Amino acid sequence: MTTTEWESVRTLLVSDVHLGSKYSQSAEFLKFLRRFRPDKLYIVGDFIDGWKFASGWTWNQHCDDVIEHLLQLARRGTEICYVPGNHDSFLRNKAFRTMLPQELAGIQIQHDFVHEMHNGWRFLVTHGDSFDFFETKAQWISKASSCFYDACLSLNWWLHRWTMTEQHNPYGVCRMLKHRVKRGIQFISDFEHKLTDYAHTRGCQGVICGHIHTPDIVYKPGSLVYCNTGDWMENCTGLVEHHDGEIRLIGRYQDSRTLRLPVRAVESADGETPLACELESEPTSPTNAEADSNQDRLPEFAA
Ligand SMILES: [Mn+2]
Repeated sequence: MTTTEWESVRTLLVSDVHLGSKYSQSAEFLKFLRRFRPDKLYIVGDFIDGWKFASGWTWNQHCDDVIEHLLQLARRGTEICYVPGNHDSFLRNKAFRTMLPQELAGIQIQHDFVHEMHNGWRFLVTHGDSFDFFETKAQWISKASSCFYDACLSLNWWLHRWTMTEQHNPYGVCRMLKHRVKRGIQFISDFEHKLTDYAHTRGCQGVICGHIHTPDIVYKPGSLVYCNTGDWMENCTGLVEHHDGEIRLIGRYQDSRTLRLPVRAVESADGETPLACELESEPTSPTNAEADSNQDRLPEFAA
């Protein structure tokens, strides 16, 4: 691939690739990665699906190519920051990290990072599972729902094989189902608000997370910016910060959404964030239209 095919961007953020799960769309993820040359890359958790180590581990050539591409990016100067999630929580273990191969030594691994955008806005980057009621207080529900989720993805894949073309998301029906389920438990799990509240205590004006496989950019005047990078099982989305500070949520199967935040001057005494910003979406797809018409973009079962 020639350099002209790459787009140089300031930051690229991706999460929930779930390499090792047979439902990971690793080939699509690789295509997405190859589109960009970021100064900084954040892997926001659940990159590797360690829950599949015991059974169902599926590792193909695309997975190898993804790892090789990441190492290549690192060699070319991309700074890589890795936030472990609940499916790759083994990386939270310091002793385990010391056993990693030398090639991975340059990758910074932390529970969270504070990322300062080009325009001065500070975003807390964390996976999000520690703010998920089911993950922290009732992990058995989380694990059970993960099995249900796999069954749903499998059924969806077969449906897709019979009825759809390559342009359609093989896991689109599953995504629709999840949108229904999430409404039922939105009062139980107030993931989004917990995350933004916590980011505020860390002196940030926004949060970027993954975990719930629901890509989104939410900004309401007076509150913090919430960005969810989505996943590479169902939605195939990633978040990009361009060199001019524009933030874009880019999807393989859906329209992109853009957030333009103003340059952040010196913080006011009360710590309030400036109100003037622009959130633009192209509400042509059902997903975006649905997202725009609801304020219930809260998590469904743990992913
Ligand atoms: Mn997760």
